[in-house]
Amino acid sequence: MMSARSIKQDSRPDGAWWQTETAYQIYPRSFCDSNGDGVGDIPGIISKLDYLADLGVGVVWLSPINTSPMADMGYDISNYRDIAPEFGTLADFDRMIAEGEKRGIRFIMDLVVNHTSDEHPWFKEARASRNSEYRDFYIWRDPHPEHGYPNDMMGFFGLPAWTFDEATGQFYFHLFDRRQPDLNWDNPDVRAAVHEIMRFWLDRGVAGFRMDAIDLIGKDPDAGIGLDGPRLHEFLREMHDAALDGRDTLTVGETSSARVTNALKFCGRDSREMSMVHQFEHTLLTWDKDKGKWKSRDFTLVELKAVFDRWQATLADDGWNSLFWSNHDLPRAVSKFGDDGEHRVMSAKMLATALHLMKGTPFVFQGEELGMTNFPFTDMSQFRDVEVFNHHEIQLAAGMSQQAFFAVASENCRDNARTPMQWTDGPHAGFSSAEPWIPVNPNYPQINAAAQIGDPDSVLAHYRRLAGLRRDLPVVSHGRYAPLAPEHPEVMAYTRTLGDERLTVVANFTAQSVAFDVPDDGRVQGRCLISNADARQAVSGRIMLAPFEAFAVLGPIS
Ligand code: ISL
Ligand code: CA
Repeated sequence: MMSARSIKQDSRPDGAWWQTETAYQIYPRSFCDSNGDGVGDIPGIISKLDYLADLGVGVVWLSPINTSPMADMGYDISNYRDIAPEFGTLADFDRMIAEGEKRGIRFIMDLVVNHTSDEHPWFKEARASRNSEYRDFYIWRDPHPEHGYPNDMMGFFGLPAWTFDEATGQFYFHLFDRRQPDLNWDNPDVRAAVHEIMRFWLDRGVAGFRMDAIDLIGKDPDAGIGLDGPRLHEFLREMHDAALDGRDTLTVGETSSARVTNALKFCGRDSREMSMVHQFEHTLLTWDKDKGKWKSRDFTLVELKAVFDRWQATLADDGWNSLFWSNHDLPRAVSKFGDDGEHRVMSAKMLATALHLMKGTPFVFQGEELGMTNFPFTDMSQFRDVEVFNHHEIQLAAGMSQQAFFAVASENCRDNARTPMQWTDGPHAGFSSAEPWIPVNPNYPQINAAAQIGDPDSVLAHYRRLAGLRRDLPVVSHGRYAPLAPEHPEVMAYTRTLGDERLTVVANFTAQSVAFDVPDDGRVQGRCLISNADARQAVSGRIMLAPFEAFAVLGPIS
């Protein structure tokens, strides 16, 4: 039973409910700690549902909450049908779903099934003997007679993708940490077990899944193929038909391999796979092609706009975009794409305006709505992420200096996103009554939710307005997107049109005042829907934009 508000939205003929909603990602470990152990938990989430409802959030993506030894902070699951004790119990979970429903908030879970934890009973059984009935749930290969490793495949955390298991004399395959053995998706019993897990949570009231690293499941390790493997789409369709068909779900694939050339295979109307993908082309622009996040790359606004433009164009009439600047694996949006110093508030609002008025479902990562920033790391002891530790060894062995590694890790590492949510200016930012598992950003006395709730000029209020526009205005949810001045080096501008209405969005991505000559097809006179500076009613001719100014004007097409 959904709330009255949620039901009302389904009035749009082609309208899936998630097309008018703003999604919010919670990283449970860092969101709100209810019992003073320094770790966020489900009762903490429940205590903040009013905050989320007030923000206008319609769906929450929960990073993993299942039982886990936390080698990769929950992305290593040892029991798919229970909750990690530090996060709570199944009863807490049920209460969270019910309390969400009262407020029109649905939940989607993280489905982490490319791999399990090495402490999952399946893996424990599998490694006990070559004859174990679970041996074939994982991928085992004999040592290569000359090289040892079965082949030279590397995983994403910088390690060889194979680890030797002394007891049974074979290597097992893992695309992430060695404590995250990959499931053998070629085994139909593995796939059936995953489908059952999905139905278990859907029956318990979740509205769908964010599917972790899902473009890896069709892998062919012997051919050296991880991403976008030969059986990927076959397995996704099978999963859809077995677990999702006939249910009104939101499913989002985390697909770092998605490009406009294959996007519709995942999320096209007739794909029978998933609702949308998280694609990473805009975030990959910020890293070096070879060294990845361990070397930042200077990118231009023209390149960035080109990414958005081609995704908007490709999914204009079929499929659906997801829109995000940040998540638990990425640095803070305002630090990466804006200015986290002098222009923090303006640039945070600018980034939100530019992204949320595109066509698609926006995903806000916790704290982004406050303009939270990267952490000012001063010491290696402040890092918590296994990825940092693995790469520390690897990059230094490859010749990087300690200083250079520290600098780039500070800028790009995943811990930037994982510092505690800043609720108040009180002890531990109001996240916990005890020392949190990871240090709080020292800027919490200035940047916190309590300071912004009730302030109409806050970043928080700006996000709330954007979520409201998406719910209220069909031109925001469904209008046709067209880029304006794609070659302009400093300004992102586009229109959205529906019927005889035009919405023009203009955003200055720089810390300078900029002149913008409005192309004729962007001219509009009407009402200002949102702005981080003075309201404008007309967009035409040459306009002068303040540093990081962004606004949107809606009017009739003239
Ligand atoms: O493929 C990549 C780069 O080309 C990676 O970005 C990869 O897709 C990504 O790291 C997968 O992330 C997800 O799965 C990981 C987990 O550590 C991350 O937190 C999660 O978001 C393993 O479960
Ligand atoms: Ca706790």
